[in-house]
Amino acid sequence: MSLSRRALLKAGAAGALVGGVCAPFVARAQSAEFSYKYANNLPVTHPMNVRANEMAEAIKQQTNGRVEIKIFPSSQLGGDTDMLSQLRSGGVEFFTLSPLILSTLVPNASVSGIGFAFPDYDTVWKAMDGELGTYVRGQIAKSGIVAMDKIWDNGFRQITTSTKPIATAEDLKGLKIRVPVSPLWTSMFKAFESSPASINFAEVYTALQTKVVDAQENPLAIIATAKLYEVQKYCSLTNHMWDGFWFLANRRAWEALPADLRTIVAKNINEAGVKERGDVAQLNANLRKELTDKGLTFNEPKVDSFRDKLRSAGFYAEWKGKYGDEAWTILEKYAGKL
Ligand code: X2X
Repeated sequence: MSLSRRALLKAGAAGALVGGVCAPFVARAQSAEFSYKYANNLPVTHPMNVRANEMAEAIKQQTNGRVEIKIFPSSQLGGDTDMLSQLRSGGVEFFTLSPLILSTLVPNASVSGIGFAFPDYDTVWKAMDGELGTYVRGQIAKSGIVAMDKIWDNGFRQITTSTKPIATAEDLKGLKIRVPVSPLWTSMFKAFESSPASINFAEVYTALQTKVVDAQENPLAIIATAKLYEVQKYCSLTNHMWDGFWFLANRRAWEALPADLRTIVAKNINEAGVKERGDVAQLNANLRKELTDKGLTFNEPKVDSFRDKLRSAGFYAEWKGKYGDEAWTILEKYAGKL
């Protein structure tokens, strides 16, 4: 045992005797070599945080305590736009973010969120674990941020309102709907002739409660865990787009990890992501009854009028032009002709 370690232990024992006074010193002496923060916008009960907690524990074990990941859920450290800045500056080392919000920094990252592109999860994972994911991670890398290989699931998004069910595209006209902060989301709901308001998730519950907006759109797992059903009446199963969460790292912090630790951390994050996908898919498939019991009225609109509206508004043509042929060709390889 080294001298300093013995001294620390002694100090620790003294700390235990005199109680709280020495406690901060003891805590510091035992802290990990790499103590990293992971911020996200979801409630602790969402599978993303449940799996992240398990993952952090596994990483601590497998690195013999050298790497500690502290989780800050529920936008505790700020809204998404703010957390993205913190990730870039190194204020937080890890952050999970929708590809669409990430597009405020990496424009082509949002290509996976084009309306009605993916018919089912099978196609989503083929694309995101295949060429489309590789393409987007390449784009992200150019911006100085590292994206882990496996994107986590948010889910297929559904529209909730406090006013009326959405049965056809016509019902979206003039609707005051909250969308996340992202040009693609705003563009899509403008194409529907709604009146979209960009609001970070941290403020969504209050915005619905105070009727700043009448509607929002999110997967059922979020509608349930963030208790949005308390402030909404109708849920229309539009499945209008799939959304995920890239698990992002600040590049300097990532590269500061020795290679062996980096391998352990990446492996655990990716494995947790794959488990989270399973949890979310199951929740999204099974929550309808639970949310009905909590007072939401469901309907299942046909997709045709929504798709037609996006096409006739020039939505697909516009975004194809913005992304360019390379990205669009890869998207269509999985999604089919849009
Ligand atoms: O902000 C949202 O609606 C959420 C939680 O789904 C995202 O992070 C995109």
